[in-house]
Amino acid sequence: MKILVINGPNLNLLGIREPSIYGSATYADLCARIKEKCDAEGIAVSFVQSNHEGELVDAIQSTYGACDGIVINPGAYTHTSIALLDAVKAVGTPTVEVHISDLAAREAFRQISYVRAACIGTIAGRGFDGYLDAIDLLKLHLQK
Ligand code: CA2
Repeated sequence: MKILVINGPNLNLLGIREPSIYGSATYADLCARIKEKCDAEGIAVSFVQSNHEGELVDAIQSTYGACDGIVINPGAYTHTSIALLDAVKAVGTPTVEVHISDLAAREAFRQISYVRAACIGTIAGRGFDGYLDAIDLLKLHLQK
C-alpha cells in the first residue's frame, strides 16, 4: 500500500501559533508520527505541504496510477476550492479528508467542505490522531 499525505496552506506553521486550536506540535512532528505508523504497518508514505492551490491540485493528480490512497487536510481551501474537489474526482484515488480541529464547533464558514463530496470519509477534531485514523480508514476501504 502506497499513500500520499497532503497538507494545505499554513499547516507548515503548526506549533507556532494558535496552540489552543491546533496543538503545540509541529508539522515535522506530524510527519514523524505518520511515518512511524506507516513504517510499522509496511505502508509506503510520502508527504506534500503547499500554500498554493495549484500545487495541491498537482499533488492530487500525481497519485493517478501511482498511489493507493490520499490523506488530505486542505486547510482553508477546504471551504473554497472546487479545483481540489474536481482533482480528487478526476483521479479517483480513494481519499480521506482530515481536519485537526472540530469544524462543527467553529465558524459557520468552516462547516462547508467542497472536497468532502469526493472523499470516502472525513475525520475532524481528533488532532494529529485524525491522520492515523484516516490511514486506518483507507486500509479498511482498500481491503474490501
Ligand atoms: O482543522 C484543520 O485542520 C483546518 O483544516 C486547519 C486550517 C483551517 O483553515 C481549517 O478551517 C481547519 C488552517 C490551518 C492553519 O494552521 C495554523 C497553524 C499555526 C498557526 C495558525 C494556523
